[in-house]
Amino acid sequence: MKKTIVILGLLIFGLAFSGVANALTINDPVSGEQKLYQVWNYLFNDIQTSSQLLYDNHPGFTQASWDEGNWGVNVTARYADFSQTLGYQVGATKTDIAINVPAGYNFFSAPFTASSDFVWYEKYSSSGLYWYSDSALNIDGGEHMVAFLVPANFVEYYNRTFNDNKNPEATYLIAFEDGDFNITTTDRDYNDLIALVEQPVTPAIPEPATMLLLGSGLVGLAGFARRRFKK
Ligand SMILES: [Ca+2]
Ligand SMILES: [Ca+2]
Repeated sequence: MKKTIVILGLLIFGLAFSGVANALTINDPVSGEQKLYQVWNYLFNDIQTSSQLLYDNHPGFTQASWDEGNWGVNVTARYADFSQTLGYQVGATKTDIAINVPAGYNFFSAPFTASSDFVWYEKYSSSGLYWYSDSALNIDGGEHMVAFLVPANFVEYYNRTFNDNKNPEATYLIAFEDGDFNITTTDRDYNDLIALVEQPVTPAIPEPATMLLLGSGLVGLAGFARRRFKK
């Protein structure tokens, strides 16, 4: 009986511990910079009060590799706290999208088409260090990018306010932390480079009903051709 209790206790402790390990901490340190939640509020007319709450209230996540169809991605750098470069990497090949985005609010829009699935990166101009959406590529193994799926009503507000009528299939706000997690002064404010990512609507695939109609049409045509041939 005692043994069972101990095992159960260990199991519960293990579950609690793994839960903690998955949580991402986003801070709002005192500084002149716009916090991540303030940039979110500005872009989408929301009323969040902290970046950690924003992460907890919306489905924030990190994604190792991003899906790229062959129809391109539109990305708009919206905020940087210091000069930063945004890009994507396929295999070992880096492509800069927005070079030396200056501090403050921006509207640097850059559509691109990658050759296959890719990872995002940002380069902090001062340190020259690259930070990737795939934590396995980061020198400290940490999560340096978080992505938020933007709700439809917020996308609608953004399009109306910033004349950006792309009507994408999905819109994400991606936010980078440019400090090395092995250095204790890293602030984890995830406002060092913030960009809006719009994934275009995928090309339409003919519906089964259309295919059936097209198929029966072809059969009909074949029948007509056969009759003509017989004559
Ligand atoms: Ca930071
Ligand atoms: Ca910062």
